[in-house]
Amino acid sequence: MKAKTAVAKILKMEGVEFITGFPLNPLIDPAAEEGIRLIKTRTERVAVNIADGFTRASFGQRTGVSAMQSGPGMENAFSGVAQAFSDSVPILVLPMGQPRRRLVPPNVTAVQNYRAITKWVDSINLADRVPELMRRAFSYLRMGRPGPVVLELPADVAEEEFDDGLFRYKPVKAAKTGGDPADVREVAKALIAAKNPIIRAGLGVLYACAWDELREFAELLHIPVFTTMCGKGAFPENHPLALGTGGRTRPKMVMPFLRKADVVFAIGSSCSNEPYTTPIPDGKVLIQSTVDERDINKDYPVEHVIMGDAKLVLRQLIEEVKEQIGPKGRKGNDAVAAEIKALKDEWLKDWMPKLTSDEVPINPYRVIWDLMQALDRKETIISHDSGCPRDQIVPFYECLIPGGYIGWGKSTTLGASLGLAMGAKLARPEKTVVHFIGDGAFGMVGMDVETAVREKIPILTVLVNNSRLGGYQGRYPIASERYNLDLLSGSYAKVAEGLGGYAERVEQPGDIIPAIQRAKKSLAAGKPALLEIITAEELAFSKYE
Ligand SMILES: Cc1ncc(C[n+]2csc(CCOP(=O)(O)OP(=O)(O)O)c2C)c(N)n1
Ligand SMILES: [Mg+2]
Repeated sequence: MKAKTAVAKILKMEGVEFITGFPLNPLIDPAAEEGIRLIKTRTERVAVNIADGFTRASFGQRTGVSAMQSGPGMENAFSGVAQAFSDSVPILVLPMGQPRRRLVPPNVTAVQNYRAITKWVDSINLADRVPELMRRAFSYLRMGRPGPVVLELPADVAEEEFDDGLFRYKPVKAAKTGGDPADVREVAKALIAAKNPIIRAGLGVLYACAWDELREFAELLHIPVFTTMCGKGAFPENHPLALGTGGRTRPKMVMPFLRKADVVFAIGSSCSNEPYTTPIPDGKVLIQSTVDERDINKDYPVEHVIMGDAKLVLRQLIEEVKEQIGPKGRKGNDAVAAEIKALKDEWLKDWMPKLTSDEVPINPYRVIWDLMQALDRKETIISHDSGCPRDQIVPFYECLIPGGYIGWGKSTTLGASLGLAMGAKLARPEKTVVHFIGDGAFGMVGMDVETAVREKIPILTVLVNNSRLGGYQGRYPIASERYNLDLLSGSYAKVAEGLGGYAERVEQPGDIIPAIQRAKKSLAAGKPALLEIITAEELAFSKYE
């Protein structure tokens, strides 16, 4: 059997549904022979973003796979893999490699260059090692801290034969671990004794499919919950205990509760202190539960730790709390919920003029508000792009279902949302999948609308066109004035139409909802849609320090 055939057979055995990429790669025909769908994108990083979105929308349970050419193909995939690494997304990337004799400079190899942005990277150096290396790859993808795995297939090894008798492979079964019962007892005690506890829920809750347990636990002790941007959706944002998403921007409810908290319980969260997650103020007792010891005592000192899968740990905590204070927990105390509601009403009142603004050019907050009215949020998956669109939508889009929002961006590569949305649609074709993107971001990946059209992946692109890099003028006022460095131009509805999508340009606020309705009809007919909404630059953000 040839090495490339063995890899394709293993992908099939592991349940891989499709491979994204831009030709060439030795796996293309062997995979097609196995009945694995091949999806060609216009650039490799979008291919990787699709794999990422597919995996995120499957809560890490299904593996997105991407394959590309050696040299430029593998180099072009870099930002997609970096993105998956920063957000801990378990995707498999299989670049073709240079032939073994040429795995030397000046040729760029994956093993040397992807080391810092992968959970594991290796090269298949001998054909008969395919089963061993693929077994390792899937083990790392399915267990422990999620992250991208890169396995390079050198062009000559791909064609090398090995004895069929050596092809022995069994799909990898994932295993997980719960918390140490002594740690669980200690943490339950600390949370019961806390005066003003707060929960910070991260992406780990979504990967563990632990949203029911999170809700039960929060209700049991009446603890308010905020999620990280990546964890958005782990807790229903219309729940009386929901504070919303603590990103760089956040609803008015997050900070007052976080400031007065004596104990912060971070579940399924790396507790990274980075610009897109609300920082934990000094002086809190921090309890952290994660699957990776490298998260502990990283950016914040941690008082109590429970290592383990979020679902198993939360189930243990629920049982332990019931054991310590009785099966009813702290039900009946409505003070916290009342305080959240008062702040939320105040917050929405503060923002209603922008959310329902009739200004022309349109205010981007009006677009977000109208999207919420026009979409059935229980049947929608939405994602943002970086820049102002992210900071505007993260606090205001009230996510009602787990997986209803793909929040991303510890690395914030402009344009990633297009591929993420396509991947999410592939994972969950029954959902309406939308991404909210600026004109600058669209410029980086827009040609891949053609991929969505050709591959019949009907997503809705909501492009807020303010003809500039929002907020950048103030960062380089001299260059902006002399060389217009902050400005952009373009008619993106025409681009999308030219690429075969349904497209409309919207200039009046009253036209937003009807345009969304028409776009949804196009999606139902299998055709991607793009709404180019001409907006003002809006630099007011929901921050509330
Ligand atoms: C690949 C990449 N390069 C640079 C940046 C830095 N960056 C973040 S937002 C932004 C401007 C985005 O403009 P646009 O997409 O038009 O959105 P707007 O803020 O104008 O709504 C830039 C340059 C980035 N995130 N990614
Ligand atoms: Mg812009």
